[in-house]
Amino acid sequence: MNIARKIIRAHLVQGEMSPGSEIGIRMDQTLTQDATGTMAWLQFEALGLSRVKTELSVSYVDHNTLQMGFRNPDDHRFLRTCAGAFGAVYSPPGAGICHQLHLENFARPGKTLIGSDSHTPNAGGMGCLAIGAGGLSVALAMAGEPYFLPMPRVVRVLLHGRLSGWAQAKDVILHLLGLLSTKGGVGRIFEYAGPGVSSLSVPERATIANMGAELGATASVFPSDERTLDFLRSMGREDEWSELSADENAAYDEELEIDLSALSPLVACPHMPDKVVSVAELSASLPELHVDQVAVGSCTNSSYADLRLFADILKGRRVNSTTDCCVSPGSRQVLGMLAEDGALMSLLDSGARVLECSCGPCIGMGSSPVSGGVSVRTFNRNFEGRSGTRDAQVYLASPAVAAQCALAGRFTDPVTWGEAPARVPFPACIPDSRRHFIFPQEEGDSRPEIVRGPNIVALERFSPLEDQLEGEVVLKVGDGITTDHIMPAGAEITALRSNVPAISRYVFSRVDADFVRRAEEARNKGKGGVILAGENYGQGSSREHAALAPRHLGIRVVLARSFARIHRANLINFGILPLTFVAPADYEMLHCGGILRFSFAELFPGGEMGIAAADTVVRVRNDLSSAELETIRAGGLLNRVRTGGDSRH
Ligand code: MIC
Ligand code: SF4
Repeated sequence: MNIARKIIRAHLVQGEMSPGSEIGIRMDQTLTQDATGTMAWLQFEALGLSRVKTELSVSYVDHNTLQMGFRNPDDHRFLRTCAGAFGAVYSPPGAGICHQLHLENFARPGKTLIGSDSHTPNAGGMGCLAIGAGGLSVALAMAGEPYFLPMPRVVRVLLHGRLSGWAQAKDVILHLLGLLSTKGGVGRIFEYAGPGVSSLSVPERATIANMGAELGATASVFPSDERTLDFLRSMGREDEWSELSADENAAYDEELEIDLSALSPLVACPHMPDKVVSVAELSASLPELHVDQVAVGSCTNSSYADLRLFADILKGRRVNSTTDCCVSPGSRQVLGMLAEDGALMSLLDSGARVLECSCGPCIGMGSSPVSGGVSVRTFNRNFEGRSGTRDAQVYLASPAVAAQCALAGRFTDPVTWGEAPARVPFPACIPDSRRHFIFPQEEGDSRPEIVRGPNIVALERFSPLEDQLEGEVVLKVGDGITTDHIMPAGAEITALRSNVPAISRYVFSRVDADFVRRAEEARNKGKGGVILAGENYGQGSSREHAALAPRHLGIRVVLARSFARIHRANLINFGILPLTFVAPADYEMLHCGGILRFSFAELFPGGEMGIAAADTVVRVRNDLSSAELETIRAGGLLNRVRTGGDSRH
């Protein structure tokens, strides 16, 4: 058996482990973050339980820490008091980025983890089966419900050799993205194996597992070995180690090989993480491209080793005077280590700006690039507009590449960089950061009160699916629409995550400023809103607001060529029907403003049906399980669970 199947088998409560068939697995741990967490905790509260039923649930505040006005700090207070009331650990703003903190403090080999953030698979670097999901799925896991998903195919990624020269862990995952594309991992778990694994530290493995999310993968998982023990020991958690490896001759559904020694620095070009070229090529083809900004950090590349390497390259030198350079450490512990070993001074002396330990620029919380600017980021997503500057060109690269760009103000050929700095081991003495968490009181102690500000708006109840629906196409979009297109982030909009009526004003605002008006007009005429889309609709974030806010505006159906995993589940959770075309060319025949007539009595799991358009009938298909269809008929998962249905989604 391979590692993924071993962990699933140990947590399986329903179904059989044959690829594609529905399984339910018990979740040991959950994580939420502030931007998705307010909704997740409101949903948990609506389930009526007095305490979380997991081994561990952590509520992190890391996405929006700007506190511009009362909304955002009120959200933090709500989350702190919810954690206290329901028995979760609370990680306050400033402590660090959820995935880095979880790796340092809580992730354990062999455990299952579900998080309301798409980069939750970061903990796969520790040998966890860690999955990203919408907030409602996480709320149900906190209530002790199993998580249901189609059994993924397990891909063995066989690593040979070791990284050398300027190649870093980021280049491993960029290489895979270039090879497989942002759809290449859908329905799959990537399990890393082979002699090259032992050359990678846990934070390096986490970088690779983290960006498996960009492949569309369900999870990525590494073995737990001596290197895992080393990392846990340095975190003072060696007693939490256990060995985890695949059996000899374990079977896999698919296989890939990578020679680590052959990798060189890579970069993903605007505006997709899979538009990968080598830095050497890019520097030759665009030698004059001025790099206006370098941003280092994010859950992908904000470990001590990453930032120390960045600081070592900058040491004694000056960042290019027309390049803005900012660094956000992954945790207070990372920042503490950099302060103790002098690397922080190297950063400050070089002219780099040191930001708070949080997601920061990655989700457009400040540090946006200049108009039309080029920004080189060690992050994981370069979707159009995500940086906060609509026409910025964002490139994704490793900390080593970012450092060279910061110094030169442009991409240069790695052969000109000289010898790569030696890898730095973990310092012997690591600052204790666990005391910054607020741990919950024992069960039975008096329950703290939950405090809500005026921006925390009660959940809306959605109506069940009617048998007949007259729909109106209110938007037609192309391929690769991300959740950042549907529900943009940034400081102003993210502050409204706990207020669905207010945040819904921004749905598709960066794509089509008239969308909200059209959707509301259709809703007010008693029509169900329909969105037409191309391939991989909803890729990217787990934010359920990209489903919840459209549902608030009356969207009832999304008809696409294909869907991204988490977003598809979020649509179903809020009663929006995801349909695909039987003949993909029919997409061309339908237009914004068109009327579509649905007869949902004909809908059955995995079936086809016809929808009547103006002068034709379009055949559509669903890939819903019977439980998912029940959820949609009930008007969403919360309705279904509240009326006694199970939590399958
Ligand atoms: C992201 O990277 O897009 C986010 C912000 O972390 C999201 C979650 C969110 O929108 O709150 C994610 O990846 O799930
Ligand atoms: Fe935060 Fe960016 Fe990671 Fe999302 S991808 S969790 S915004 S650091």
